[in-house]
Amino acid sequence: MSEVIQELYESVISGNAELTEEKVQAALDSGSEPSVILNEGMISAMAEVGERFEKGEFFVPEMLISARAMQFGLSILKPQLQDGDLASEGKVVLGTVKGDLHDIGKNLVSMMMESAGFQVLDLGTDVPAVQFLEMVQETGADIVAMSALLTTTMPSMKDVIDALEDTGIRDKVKVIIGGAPVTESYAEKIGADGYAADASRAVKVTKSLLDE
Ligand code: B1M
Repeated sequence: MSEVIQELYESVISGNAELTEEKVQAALDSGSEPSVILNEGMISAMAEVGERFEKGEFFVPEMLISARAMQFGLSILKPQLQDGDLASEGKVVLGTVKGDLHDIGKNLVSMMMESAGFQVLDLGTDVPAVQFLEMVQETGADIVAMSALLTTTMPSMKDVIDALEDTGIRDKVKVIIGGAPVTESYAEKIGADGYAADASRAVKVTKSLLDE
């Protein structure tokens, strides 16, 4: 890991938002790849924050300030995360499911999808099934994209799929899910059309679902 990426990693863990912005800019200026800055400098730092939380070394406030630092860093990186080759048309209703407040991964998915040419209707966090449903009905969206970071909120994804089925519009949209505890087999189990392990794969899976 280069020195500037190491410093970025540490600034996210210590939750220093201003320093994180500076380090992202410094890493870009020194020619680091945006994907390296994102994965090695920031996503791995959040994984370390999670591990420290599990060990009882960090508590919720520490997780929050690290998340804030990551959001600041992402705002600098956002213009660099463009992927012109994937340009495509499609309307995506995106949200973190009911009961779940984690939004960093969901925001990354939003950024990557927007930069790939999708129109993203981001409902935010703690989104109940009825809100996904209403947005699909109002906008005629092609895709419902859901994020969950807690094992306890994963079943909310199934609630959305059930709501789409109950109102007879399940076959009008494709459903893609993701988030740290979510797996391909869980996606199959609840009847989602696609699963992606990270934001860039979410773009590819969404695109292939629309091409079907
Ligand atoms: Co929370 N939290 N948290 N937390 N938190 C986790 C998820 C946890 C694993 C930490 C741990 O114990 N190791 C644990 C969950 C355990 C479990 O259920 N298995 C946990 C817990 C327990 C909790 C609370 C219950 C703690 C408490 O209050 N006692 C509480 C719950 C609140 C709630 O949601 N109701 C809580 C609260 C919080 C904060 C609010 C403090 C904060 C979130 C702030 C925010 O998001 N604005 C927070 C944080 C920061 C984390 C960790 C440390 C980091 C999450 C993160 O942002 N990662 C997390 C530990 C960890 O994940 N290792 C943890 C970086 C992000 C880029 O990754 O979101 O996984 P991720 O997104 C990835 C992929 O998953 C994927 O793409 C991204 C990469 O490109 N992806 C998708 C995500 N969504 C996708 C959708 C797709 C496709 C791909 O298609 C639609």
